[in-house]
Amino acid sequence: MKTVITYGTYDMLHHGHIRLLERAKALGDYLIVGVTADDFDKSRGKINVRQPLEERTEAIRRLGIADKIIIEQYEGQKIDDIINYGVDIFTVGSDWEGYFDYLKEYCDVVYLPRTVGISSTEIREKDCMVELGLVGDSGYLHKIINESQYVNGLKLSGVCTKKPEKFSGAAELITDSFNELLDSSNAIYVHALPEKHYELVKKAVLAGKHVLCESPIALSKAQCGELFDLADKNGVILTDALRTAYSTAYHRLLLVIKSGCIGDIISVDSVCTSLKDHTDLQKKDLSSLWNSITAWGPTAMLPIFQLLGTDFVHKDLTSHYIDETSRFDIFNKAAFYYPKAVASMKVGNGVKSESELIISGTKGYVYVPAPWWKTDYFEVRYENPADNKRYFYQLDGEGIRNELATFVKSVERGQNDFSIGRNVSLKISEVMENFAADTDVRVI
Ligand code: C2G
Repeated sequence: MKTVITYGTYDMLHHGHIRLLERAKALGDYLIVGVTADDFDKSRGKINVRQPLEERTEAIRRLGIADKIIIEQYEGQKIDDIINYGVDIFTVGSDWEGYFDYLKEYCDVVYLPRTVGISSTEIREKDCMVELGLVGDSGYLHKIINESQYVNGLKLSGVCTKKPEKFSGAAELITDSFNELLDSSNAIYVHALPEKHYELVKKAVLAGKHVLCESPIALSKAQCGELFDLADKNGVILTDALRTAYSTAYHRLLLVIKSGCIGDIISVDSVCTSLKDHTDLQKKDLSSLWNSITAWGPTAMLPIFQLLGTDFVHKDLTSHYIDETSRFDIFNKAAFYYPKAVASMKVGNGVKSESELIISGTKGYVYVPAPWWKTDYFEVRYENPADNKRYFYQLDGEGIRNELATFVKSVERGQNDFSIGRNVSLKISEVMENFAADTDVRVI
């Protein structure tokens, strides 16, 4: 019996895949098909896969061509499989010509001509085109522009900005008219100053546009809740753009901790800081800048609220301003008190500290090194270092492309993504409201 093996993602199964499988089967008597696991695809940069593993595996099974279906989960697994299953021939499409020659040491390698004119990417692009308009003046938008090219089904419709000189050539439409941007888009990314978020998001939602908005979505809980309700009523997606939440490593971090590996969580200590030149800050029109609580507060609070919940019983906050008159905060330190846990947050936009994340538990703790919000690596540490575990998950583009790909999938499915629960977005807006209302803030 001649055993053949082949592998693929098989997203949105199409006749190019099927023809490959039929020819693979014809090479021998027994065909094994390896379907790539979701995390394995993400780790090799395939962030646009629409169907989960079970759907893709079921589609292959229903074809009735494969004699056995296995899951490809890690780099190098092909060698293990070829040895373990006594494979005679490895085959794959000619788009991989030469890439798998290293397998010739273990079995025959056959590259079959790829079927021209069809691909999962084309199908994804056809099924859903999000025409995303960007709003804001920050250089950060260039990261969004750059990362959008890696996301299937997404194209930039334009930029609405007061600083057109910063974005010349970045998109066909550069305008200072939000209405013009709305007319050219079916979705809006809001990175304007936090005090502008509410009015921009409301206008976009009422115009029937999907919205991805930098956190805080609004500067009060009531406004944030109103925007979510309006989005639901208008049948559009409203998502909190906290890119950390969409990184594989951060998501797995939450799962590992919630699995109980460090016992009960007693403390979460989250630090997010960046250094701005003070003289530069004093010279600049401060009203055009994000203060530390809005620039970093949402990110710092994300793991606190996702691990301990949003029902803290007390909060105290200490702030440091660039000067007494402006009350522009460049540093905040907060403590959130829960019935059986405590959390601390340090945020600085003009004060620098070690920007790490530490989650302390009754059996051990999790350490995420700085800059923890661009999570691709974390450690679970115990009393005996020999028991420590290390986790690494490839993160391309700081998590922005993952965030954009998740948004596009939400739009296509018409279902909100809850990587960030609405309760978290609402609580973040509430903290901003209290901060602005100056309740329980101590000034240093
Ligand atoms: N294929 C093809 N013709 C197409 C599209 C795909 O012959 N028009 C082939 C690919 O060459 C591959 C298989 O169908 O052999 C599955 O394609 P994908 O689902 O895109 O999988 P891919 O990312 O190519 O993964 O370890 C990775 C695998 O070896 C291949």
